[in-house]
Amino acid sequence: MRVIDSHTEGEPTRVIVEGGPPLGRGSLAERVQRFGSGFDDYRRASINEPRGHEALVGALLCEPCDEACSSGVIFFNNAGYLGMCGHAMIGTAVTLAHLGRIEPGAHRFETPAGIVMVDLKTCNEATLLNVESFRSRKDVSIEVDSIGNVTGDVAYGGNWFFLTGDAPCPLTMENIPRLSTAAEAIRKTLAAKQVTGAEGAEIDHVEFFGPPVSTTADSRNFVLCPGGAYDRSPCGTGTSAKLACLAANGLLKPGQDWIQESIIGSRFVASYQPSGHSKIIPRLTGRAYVCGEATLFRNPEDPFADGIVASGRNMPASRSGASPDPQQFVAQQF
Ligand code: PYC
Repeated sequence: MRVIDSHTEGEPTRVIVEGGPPLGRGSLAERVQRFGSGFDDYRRASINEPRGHEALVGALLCEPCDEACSSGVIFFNNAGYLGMCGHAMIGTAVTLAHLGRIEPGAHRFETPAGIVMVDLKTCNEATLLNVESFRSRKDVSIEVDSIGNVTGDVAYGGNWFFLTGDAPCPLTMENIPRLSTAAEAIRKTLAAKQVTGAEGAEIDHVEFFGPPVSTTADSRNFVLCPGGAYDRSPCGTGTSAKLACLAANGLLKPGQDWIQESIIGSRFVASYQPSGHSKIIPRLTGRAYVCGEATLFRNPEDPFADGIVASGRNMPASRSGASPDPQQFVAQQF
C-alpha cells in the first residue's frame, strides 16, 4: 500500500494513493459499508501502530459517482469511519497537488457526507466549502461524574459534536490529558443518557471552547475525536459545527470571519453562508504540508500485521462489523 502523509495545521492525514481495498462501485455510503464489513483490516493496518498512531486520519481515494468530482474520498481513523473530515480534506487536496494530479483552482470532491468544494489556493493552502451544517439542540445540560453539570449544544458539521464552554481547566497543552479525560466522560454520559444527533446519530466528538491565546483569534478549542485522540488542528467539521451555533445564536453574520485557534495554536479562518432551513455552508481556510511518503508492507506471519489496538476505545467499531480478533483475519496482500 502506498501512502502519502501530510499535516493540516498540525493534524496528520495519510492518503492511500495505491493498493487500497477493492471496494467496487456504488455510492460512497455503500462503499464505506463494504470497507467496514470486508476490508477493515486495511483501516487498522494503515492507521494503528506500528505503521501509524492514534492521531492519524486516513483518506482513501476512490472513483467518484459524480463525474464532475476530481475524486471520491473515504475518511477513517483508529475508531472507524468519518462522514467528513475538514483537515483531511485539505490534506488530501494538497497531497493531490504534490502528486501533480490537481492544479491550484476549484475542485469538487465526493465524500460520504456529501459534495465538498475545495479551492486550492497554493500548493499548501486551501479553502473548503463544507457540507451543510446545523445546530440540532441548544443548551443541553448533563450531570457528568467527576466534572459536575455541563451545558452545551449539539451540532453537525459533517460529524456530530457536543460543544461546550464548560471545560474543567484552561485550554492549554499541559492540560491535554485532563481535557481528554473530561471530554471522554462527557461523550460517555451523552451516550448513556441517549443524547444524540438527528435520527439517533451518535455524538462522537466533544469540543471545548475558551478564550484564544492569540489576540488575532476569536476562540480556542479542544476537540476529542472518537478514538480518544485530540485534534491538533481546530477541526474542520468541529469549526463548522461551531459556526452553525454562532449563526443560530445570531453572534456571527454571514461572510464575517471567525478565527478558530486549536489547542496547539494553529488556526482556521472560517465564515459561512446561510443555506436555508436554518442551515449553513461553512467556509474554512487552512494550510497543509506533505511530510512523508511510504510503502506499507504486510507480512501475514507478523502477529501484529493488522496493527496494534492500543486501547479499548479504538477497537474495530461496531458499525464496521469486523472482528477484533487478529487470529480471524484473512491474509491479504496490500
Ligand atoms: O478536521 O474535521 C476535521 C477532523 C475530524 C476529526 C479530526 N479532524
